[in-house]
Amino acid sequence: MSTPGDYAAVRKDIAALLKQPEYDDGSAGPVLVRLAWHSSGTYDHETDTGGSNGAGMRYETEGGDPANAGLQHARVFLEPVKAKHSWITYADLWTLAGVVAVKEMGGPEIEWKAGRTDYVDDSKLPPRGRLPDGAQGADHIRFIFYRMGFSDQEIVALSGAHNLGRCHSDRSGFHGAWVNNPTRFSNTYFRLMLSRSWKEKVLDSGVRQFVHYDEDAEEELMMLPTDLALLSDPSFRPWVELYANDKERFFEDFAKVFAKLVELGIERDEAGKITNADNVKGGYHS
Ligand code: ZEM
Repeated sequence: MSTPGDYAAVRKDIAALLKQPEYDDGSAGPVLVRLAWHSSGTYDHETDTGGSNGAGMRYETEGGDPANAGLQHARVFLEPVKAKHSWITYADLWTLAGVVAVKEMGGPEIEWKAGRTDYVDDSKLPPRGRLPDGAQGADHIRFIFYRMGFSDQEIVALSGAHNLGRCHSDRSGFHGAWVNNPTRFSNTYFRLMLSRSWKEKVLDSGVRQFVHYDEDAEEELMMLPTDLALLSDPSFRPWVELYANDKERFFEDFAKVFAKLVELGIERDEAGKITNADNVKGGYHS
């Protein structure tokens, strides 16, 4: 048990659990980043529903959404941290874990504020189907991300998270990693997207993706149809080119947009205290 509000202690324990030699590429980092993203990415601007408040993925309606397949691994990795710092809410822990993981994997420092509650407000529950489908194209991406309130530039910056981790046949049906060092945050995803020739491949499961055999990795790297839609779309593409050529700018923009992502649906007063989640049941409230 640590002192309630000692987020530095929590950060330290998250950082310490990232190394997982038996898991994937040896790191829990990528799947923790995806957990933070999927907890937040259900947000709908218009109806003010969804978002990270409430940590709805603990329950079947959201946790059992096929789009969230595999994220139980991320939640299990974090259980010892939650047990040790029981005052932190899951909603805070999951978003903070993504932020810590990005930094520890060599990415930018992302601003993060505490105060999310685990109170599930039934009127704010997102329906399934709010997260993007990798099999689709630019129109779908815009439909999903405009709903959260993101611009084309922010969509491309956020997509740079695909520098991390991999696709798992038994989770999404897609297969493989985007880059050959998927536990190191960088702009390689954008560079490879532009510099390699991606060939369509239909997997045995019938799932369609794009691949390139990478000599260095000695494996086939991949892109989702949605990834390559960033190249063929005239408004997305200039951002892909910018981020491929300017790593600093990518880091800066990614930090800003990831901070915005984990704040979706959260209203704060001037002191930073959350004002739209009064019904705090459990969890620490500063
Ligand atoms: Zn992802 N993502 N994503 N993504 N994602 C996967 C994995 C990861 C899309 C998508 O369909 C998929 C964002 C945007 C979009 C991460 C972070 C972020 C996988 C593979 C798929 C299919 C899942 C599996 O099989 O385990 C689509 C269509 C997106 C938008 C168009 C954004 C935004 C992200 C964060 C900011 C990460 C880190 C992974 C790797 C997870 C892992 O377990 O290694």
